[in-house]
Amino acid sequence: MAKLMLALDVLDENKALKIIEEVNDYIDAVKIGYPLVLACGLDVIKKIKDICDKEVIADFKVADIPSTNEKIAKITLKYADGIIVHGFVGEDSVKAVKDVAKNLNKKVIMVTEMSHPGALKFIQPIAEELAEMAKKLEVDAIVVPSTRPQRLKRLKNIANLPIITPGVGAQGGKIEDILNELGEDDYVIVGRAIYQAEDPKNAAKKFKEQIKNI
Ligand code: O7E
Repeated sequence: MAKLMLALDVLDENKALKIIEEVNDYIDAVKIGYPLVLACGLDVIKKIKDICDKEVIADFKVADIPSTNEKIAKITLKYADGIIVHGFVGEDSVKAVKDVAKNLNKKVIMVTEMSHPGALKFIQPIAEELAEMAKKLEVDAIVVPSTRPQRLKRLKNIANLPIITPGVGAQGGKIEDILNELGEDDYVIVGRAIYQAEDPKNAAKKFKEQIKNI
């Protein structure tokens, strides 16, 4: 069975922690990003882990020169179990993060193609090369769009790595369209369709049940 990762892009710590409590039984991991960390600080990761004891991935889409990437990774991975990086900045920049993560036994996840319409112009044309690079660098997983199931399949086949896939729910992606491609090491990311739902617990439960039907 694939796993469910909650994208917790809320701006209020109390709300974030309340949602975690509510959905805890149905999620396998939590993705936090700039919205929550800029609003509350990196300490929120510890607070989330105290409640749910699940993997917390920092989605900072790190995209800088190697020495700066290294500094960002060192601070982030003191708290988080993994960090998301951009690949388009080049092998050396990704490798800098990978080296930090390896020492700390943490994960590096690399973006190949993004899920939004704007990704078609600049990132889709290089996404297959990025997937090849991810394979070569042996990152832990790649990010692929569930808004484009054929692209998800193609990039997964090239990289031959676990996938983390956003776009289900608010962005129009459907779990049933990607189910055939998902394996037990893969994660489906869902954000607004859970945390903005009237009943987040029930929404998370439904996504989890859909994923179980593989
Ligand atoms: O659309 P939602 O609310 O379900 O949230 C999706 C989350 O995935 C949100 O945090 C967004 O920043 C992230 N995301 C995408 O939506 N598309 C991408 O291409 C990449 C990401 C992302 O998280 O990248 C790292 C996994």
